[in-house]
Amino acid sequence: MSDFTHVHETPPEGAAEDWTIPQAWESYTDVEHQTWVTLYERQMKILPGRAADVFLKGLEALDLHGSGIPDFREMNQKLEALTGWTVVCVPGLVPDEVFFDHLANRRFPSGQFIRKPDQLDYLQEPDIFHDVFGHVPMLTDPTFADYMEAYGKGGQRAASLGMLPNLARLYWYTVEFGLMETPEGLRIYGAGIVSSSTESKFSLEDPSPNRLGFDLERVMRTLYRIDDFQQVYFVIPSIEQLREVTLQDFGPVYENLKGAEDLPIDAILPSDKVFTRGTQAYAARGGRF
Ligand code: HBI
Ligand code: FE
Repeated sequence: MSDFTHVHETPPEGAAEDWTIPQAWESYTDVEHQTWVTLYERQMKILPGRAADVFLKGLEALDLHGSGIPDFREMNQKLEALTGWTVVCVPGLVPDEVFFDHLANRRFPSGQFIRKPDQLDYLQEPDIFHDVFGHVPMLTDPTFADYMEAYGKGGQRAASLGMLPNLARLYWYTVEFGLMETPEGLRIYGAGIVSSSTESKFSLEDPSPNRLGFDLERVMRTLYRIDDFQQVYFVIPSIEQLREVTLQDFGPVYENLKGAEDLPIDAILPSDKVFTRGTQAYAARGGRF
């Protein structure tokens, strides 16, 4: 998530220096657990055949079955044994440097709260369903786990170089809204998609959006929207490739980007590998579902 205005730059009451708060799992109400179950069951009807195997396997490995909001004490034992990652609770969006510091140390910050029953389809702030159901299964994959740590470290550096807007686009178009090429066809691995019943279908099946091959510099130049379905999705060949691309030194990449214009959200370049040339009909009719 990105481009939100952070009102607080110091941790709120009750939060630690690093902005973490206790999950207080015992304090979730029956209604809140039921919201998790509803969202979980809805996604599990949609995701087989759409989500990447690595995501579905991660869900299983963590035992994130649909019986209620996961207790992080149990989930973290399994996750830490697999890749050394843990999940910590935060009150909501945290400042960039706090976010990157957690990632760089293999801690994924998750919202503690869950959306209200009348917000099942859309909310802008990341809640525990988006953060845990959407993000944490991918962290069971050792290659993706390395990528996320590298991103956290890269964030600290990008911030000091004034390149954060560019790096945030990498996160957006991979971790949040990424697609993957597989022998069976395109599959979803981005957390913003797998946690959304509508975008799970839209991202793969709607004729509107462009679907283009992932290219690091290209992605870092591409604008994005935070308030509606994406107009472009980028397709990685494999997680291994994504990791390799991001383990290189971004210094020269940033040098190139300084002379380059930002690209409109619906641009298709001659150099793009085009999986789908979208009609953009959804955006043209005003969007928002
Ligand atoms: N905080 N809790 C939380 N979750 C995010 O995804 C997040 C954040 N703070 C900053 C941030 N994302 C982004 O601005 C960075 O990816 C650039
Ligand atoms: Fe997210």
